[in-house]
Amino acid sequence: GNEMRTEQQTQAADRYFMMLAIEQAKRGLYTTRPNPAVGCVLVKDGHIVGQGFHPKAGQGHAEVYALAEAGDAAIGATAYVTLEPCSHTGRTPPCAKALIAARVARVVVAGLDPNPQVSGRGVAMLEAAGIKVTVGVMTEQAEALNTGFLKAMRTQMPYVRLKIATSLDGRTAMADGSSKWITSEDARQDVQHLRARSGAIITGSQTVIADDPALTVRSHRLGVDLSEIPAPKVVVLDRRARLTPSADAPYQLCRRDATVFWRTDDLTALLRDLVQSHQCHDVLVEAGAQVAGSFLAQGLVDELIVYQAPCLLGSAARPMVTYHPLSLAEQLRFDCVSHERIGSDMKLVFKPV
Ligand code: AOF
Ligand code: ZN
Repeated sequence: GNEMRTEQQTQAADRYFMMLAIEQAKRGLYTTRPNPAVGCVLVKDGHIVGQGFHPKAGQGHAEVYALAEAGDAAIGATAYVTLEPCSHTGRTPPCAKALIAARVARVVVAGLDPNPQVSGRGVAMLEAAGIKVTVGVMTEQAEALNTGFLKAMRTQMPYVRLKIATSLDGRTAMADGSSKWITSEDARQDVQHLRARSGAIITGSQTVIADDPALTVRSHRLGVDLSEIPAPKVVVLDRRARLTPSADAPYQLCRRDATVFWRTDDLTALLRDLVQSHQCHDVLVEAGAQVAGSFLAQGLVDELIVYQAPCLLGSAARPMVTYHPLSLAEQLRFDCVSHERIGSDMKLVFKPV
């Protein structure tokens, strides 16, 4: 009858409130590392009675903040969570138990938590307590917030973004190395978002020697207090041991305590180690043509991000990647997944096919 909500109406409401939960989750995007960014919205009779997000590892999970805000209004409510509620005791107690204790009637989750300590047990726990669970609402949008966490939990390898700033003709510097500044200030500010999401930034010894970049997170446009953002680890690829870290090293990067020097050729081993030993799930490569070429040729890049400035630097200028396919058949091909104008430049995002 008229009182009954149709299946379609329920699905539309589910998508709407999950979208709001995703908006909550975004607030923790730069600060939750190595934990995922998660949001939760509690809804009763069509009204939001509580919402929250996970702000930082060691602090409460999204569900905990939402339940605290709702109080008794959580009884009989529907909880929208962007990730399966946890079933384990980590730094904090299990959220599935908290939802059960609060007597919510239904839980809608965007996707399962691939963390081996959870992976379906959260949902099972809720269902065993008689709570209705729906899995798979706005999954793609929710998962986009946690590409690194999800990939690392599933494969023990990080999500690797390779960032390159180029001219229209794919050049990154003049033959003498001068490159300040090819892309606009706006594009360089945008890179701060990439850094702020990354557990580690990888660069090469050549880049350190030539540019000595600070590779720090600086932007005041990130929307969060900079002191809340865990500093990305900086890894310098230094196969030939050209750099010696010390207090009076000529390079600022080498003087930083958090800098790691990687002295072997094995990039796969490095990436695996970054996950296993350092919990770096999102990795950003900001280096020169040589390093970029190595990552690409070894198929280690998940996302190629090109900031392209509207200028031509000419055929004597430096190319963006050192890569030598022997025939057209060996070309590397990508899908363009987004394009956006930033300041005077184009930001192009590609995924390998
Ligand atoms: C949730 N809600 O908001 C988040 C979850 O050490 P802990 O206690 O913080 O647990 C971290 C794990 O919990 C993390 O690896 C992931 O599996 C899950 N994250 N779960 O129910 C949340 N952030
Ligand atoms: Zn939890």
